[in-house]
Amino acid sequence: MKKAFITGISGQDGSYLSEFLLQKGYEVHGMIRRSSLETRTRIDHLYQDPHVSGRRFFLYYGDMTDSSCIFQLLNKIQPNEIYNLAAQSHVRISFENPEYTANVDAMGTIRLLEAIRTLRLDKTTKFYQASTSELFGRAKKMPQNEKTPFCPRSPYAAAKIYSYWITVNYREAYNIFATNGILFNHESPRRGDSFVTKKIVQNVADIYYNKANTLYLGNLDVSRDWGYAPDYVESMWKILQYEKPEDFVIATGETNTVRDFVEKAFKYVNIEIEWQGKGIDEIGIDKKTGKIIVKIDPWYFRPTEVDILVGDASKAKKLIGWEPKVKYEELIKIMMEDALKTRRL
Ligand code: NAP
Ligand code: G4F
Repeated sequence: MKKAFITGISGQDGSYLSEFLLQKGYEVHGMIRRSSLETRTRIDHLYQDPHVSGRRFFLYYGDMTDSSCIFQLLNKIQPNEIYNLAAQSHVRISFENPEYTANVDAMGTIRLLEAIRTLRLDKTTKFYQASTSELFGRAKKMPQNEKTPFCPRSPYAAAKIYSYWITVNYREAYNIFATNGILFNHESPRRGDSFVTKKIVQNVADIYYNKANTLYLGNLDVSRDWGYAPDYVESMWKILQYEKPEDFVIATGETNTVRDFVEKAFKYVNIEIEWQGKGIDEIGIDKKTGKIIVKIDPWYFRPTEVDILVGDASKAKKLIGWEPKVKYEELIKIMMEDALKTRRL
């Protein structure tokens, strides 16, 4: 039975990846952080009591900032595959907490790679690094592929670029099967509440149920290549099954603005938006009732923004046979259906 070790197992991707690997027959080991409330809702359904025999899902307390615990865990588990998904993953918040973001998102990766190297797991353990389309930042080329130069635009992206290159370096220097998945934005009902897609669908549902009046947003004109998280975790596994360690862009190839996402989410509940005004004074009005339902809050602007991202995943299609199944409009439907169900209560 293959053993996988997942950092960030309690996050959006960690939870879907755990389900995927358990279904493939893996033993799944994951690192969680201690917190005063035991709120691990994304993986509660996978939890198995330690006293049950034959279990295949194991959780351990640890932190990406604590190298001794990372060494001890890898020594104990001796995994065949490591998926490094743990991160302070919010770009806006990385401007508030740049040093912490670097400690987790950059230094955390070298802690794992050094553990692989010094524990001599290099022959037996494959390593996946959760790299990101944020590396492309202010990209000069559309769409972005594995050869597009990086131009990071946030402390988050700067930390992730270190992790990208140290992964490449450990592959070249020590022959470790170390790979990067350069994933474009991927969303789902399990997305964190403060990311823009989840925030939009939850607020649209609340406005529809008369539980809220206004959705406050930042920049409406940025574009993202939004895919569906369960499709994307499959690519992580496929990257590690490929005959040699390489880096892959994973994306849908379609880009849409935040404004378009807002319009389509409201349309799902038969609300048509009319935009009026410009810049921070722009408002979105419910055409039928005349009520203001969208406003701009400059707090959500970023000191430096990534205006547009769109990925070219043709290498992944050709070499590992990966293609997205869920496209943009269906993604909105999945997320709206979930928000309408969960926010009704
Ligand atoms: P997420 O939902 O924010 O999950 C992040 C995970 O990292 C959570 O389990 C979190 O634990 C854990 N974590 C944070 N700080 C930690 C620390 N100091 N020590 C140990 N664990 C820590 O992120 P996601 O959307 O699943 O993304 C997974 C990975 O892919 C991240 O590295 C992200 O940067 C990257 N990525 C995401 C996307 C995307 O669109 N989703 C695209 C490209 C790359 P808690 O539950 O305790 O907070
Ligand atoms: O949903 P977002 O916060 O995601 P962002 O910044 O693209 O980052 C996500 O995707 C990356 C992959 O490219 C991951 F690496 C990263 O970990 C994370 O998962 O924001 C998307 C866009 C931004 O341009 C932002 O300025 O939406 C814009 N936006 C407009 N109003 C907003 C808001 N973003 C948020 N979070 N909240 C708003 O109110």
